[in-house]
Amino acid sequence: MSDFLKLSRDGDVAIVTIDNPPVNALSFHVRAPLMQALGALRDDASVAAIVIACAGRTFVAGADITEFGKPMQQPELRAIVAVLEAIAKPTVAAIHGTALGGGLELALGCHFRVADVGAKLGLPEVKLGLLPGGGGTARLPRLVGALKALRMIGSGTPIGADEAHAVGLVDAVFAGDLATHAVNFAREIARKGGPFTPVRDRNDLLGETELAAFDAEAADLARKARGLEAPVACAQAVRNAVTLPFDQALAAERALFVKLVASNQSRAQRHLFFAEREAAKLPGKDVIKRRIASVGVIGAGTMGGGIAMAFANGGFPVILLETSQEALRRGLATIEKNYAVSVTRGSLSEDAKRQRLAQFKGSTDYADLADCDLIVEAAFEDMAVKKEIFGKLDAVAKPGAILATNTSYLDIDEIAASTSRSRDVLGLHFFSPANVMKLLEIVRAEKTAPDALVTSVDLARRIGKVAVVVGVCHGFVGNRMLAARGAESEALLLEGATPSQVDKAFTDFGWPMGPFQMGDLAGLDIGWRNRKARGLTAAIADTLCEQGRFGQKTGRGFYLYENGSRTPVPDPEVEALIRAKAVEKGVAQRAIGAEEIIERTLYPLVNEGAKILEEKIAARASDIDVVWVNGYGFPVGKGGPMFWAGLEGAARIVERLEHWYRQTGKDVFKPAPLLRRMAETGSWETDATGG
Ligand code: T1G
Repeated sequence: MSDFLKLSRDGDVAIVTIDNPPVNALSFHVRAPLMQALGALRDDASVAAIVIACAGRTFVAGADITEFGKPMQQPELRAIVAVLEAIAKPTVAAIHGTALGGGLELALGCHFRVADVGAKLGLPEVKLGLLPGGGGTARLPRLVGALKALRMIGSGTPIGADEAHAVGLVDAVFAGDLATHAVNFAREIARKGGPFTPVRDRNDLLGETELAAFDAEAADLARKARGLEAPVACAQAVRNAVTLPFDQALAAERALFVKLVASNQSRAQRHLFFAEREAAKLPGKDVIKRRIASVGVIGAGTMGGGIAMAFANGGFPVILLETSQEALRRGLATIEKNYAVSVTRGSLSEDAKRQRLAQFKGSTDYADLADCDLIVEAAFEDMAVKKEIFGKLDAVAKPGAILATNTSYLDIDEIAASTSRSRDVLGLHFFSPANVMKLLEIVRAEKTAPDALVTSVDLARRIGKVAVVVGVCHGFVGNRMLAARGAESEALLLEGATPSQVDKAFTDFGWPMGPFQMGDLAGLDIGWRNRKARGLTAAIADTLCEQGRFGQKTGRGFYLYENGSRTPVPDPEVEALIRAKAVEKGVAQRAIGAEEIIERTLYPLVNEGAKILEEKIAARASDIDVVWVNGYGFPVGKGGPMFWAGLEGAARIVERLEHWYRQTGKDVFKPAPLLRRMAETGSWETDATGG
């Protein structure tokens, strides 16, 4: 048959085994032999039943995403499923690992699906800016009902085998040798005899659809989509399954898919899918990872506690070290409260909470860290404090332990120099809340050993983080670019834009919230402390802090938060303060539109990213996109700042930056040479060889 598809027989049961590592994607070189095999088996009278299975670690994990954006070679998945579904003899999909996207759609073309107890099944296309394009939106509702299908397809979240069995997506769940179970299942089904109803002809569940409830959930999905088209299309396609005849629903799905696959939003989200995986690739394949089995965290404050939780959640025992029993008690109490909230919300079981809390051991004695394989310092953001801590670690940590700092800004080379083991020192910059935010900036100091880096990248994956390796500079990649994005914040206010207008320009762009609302959420006092430490001022933000207006935590910041509400309410007092400051500074106020706000905030963001690439602080432009989408909420439908620059047009960005540079003389507007190069070449590659 083919290197990617094997045929075998177990008596009168034929087994089709797809073998296309690493995830059995339905690439063209799988689809062609698969179509041939199904036709042959359909017509082979000696075959009583057909099992479709996969070799390797998983059932088909989807269409081959690398094929999108190119002419699709025939046969397409849809045609294969149609042939499969028309086969009269019983067909059984044997699912292990993850049956995702086109993989689950292939399985939906079978009469039956059996799954390994550890299998997961889902239609995650929405995360790629797509919708299931192989009939999933028309078939899944026929097995699990329209509402469950809407939730699965609209979220893209897979379900486990037991849940799949409970909702009718799979017909049996097996532990152990799935292939044998599947063949026996198929033989038994064939022995009992048909008719075998294809999924497309199962309409009972659709008749029970409460369209009002469905439409209410679809409306909620659209609201949360924040301008993304795919979730809305998913809901429409599932609704079509209920209201249209099957073939019309299928045609409507196809039309929606063709539109989405060509959209910038889907191109952006597919870019991010591969960008996240590229970011985890480091030079030096043969580097051996260090063994990390136990973790120490220094500091049980907001960051330290969150970091400790991130490792405990990943199954690591954690020693949490503080300077006093009282500080330790407070930190552990906060951790326990956080887990309790998750239990209340239903996202964590009581048992899991107990298991995670059992991972923690508190201490105030550095000697207790002696056996840790990794120690993460999350103490006060002060160089002297960090140097003292690393000096102590140098004395107690075992040889080969990785010593990491969670600093957001400070020079890690300087911290490393305070130890005798610079090779073991690097940055693990988590984002608050550290147990929630996906991004982990792994900061490569000058002398960090390659194996320490490789170990840290693998560790990020083990605790469910998205890792990006960055270089040492003030603020590394994310925070350095954040400073550029915010450089004009005060000027925009003084010149006449209200905090609400600036924030609305951001949320209209697709951000979850704008910079002023974000400042109120994080606490304006944090920026205030940083500015004072660096001798900087911000007339409006400093004044708000001097008035004790730190944001949500004090009920007032740039906005009002009435009675503990988290909803920002514009505050006339703040707007009066801004006008007074403008008068004081002789700044004429005027109406400022959203386009100007974006030009004076997001164009400098892109420009700083170009400088970061020139300085090799980030290895790839796509790494910067991964940082901003996973650490700061850059809209996935725009692919991150550097991908978006391509959509926006780098030449336009250069032209507008030059305009604002002439107006303000500020460096954030001086176009970086690489940005100019990008405008000419369309590429972010930093050297002529494009290496
Ligand atoms: N196509 C092409 N390459 C893929 C791929 C795919 N669908 N899935 C994974 N890879 C590559 C990946 O880039 C990496 O490559 C390697 O496989 C290992 O992946 C018509 C339109 C299955 C849960 O969205 O979620 O079907 O870096 O590092 O962590 O309706 O891969 O080694 O060179 O992620 O063990 C829908 C996407 C597609 C699932 C495994 N399916 N994949 O995770 O390994 S659209 C998806 C995943 C579709 C139809 C529609 C995960 C995984 P490299 P990995 P992992």
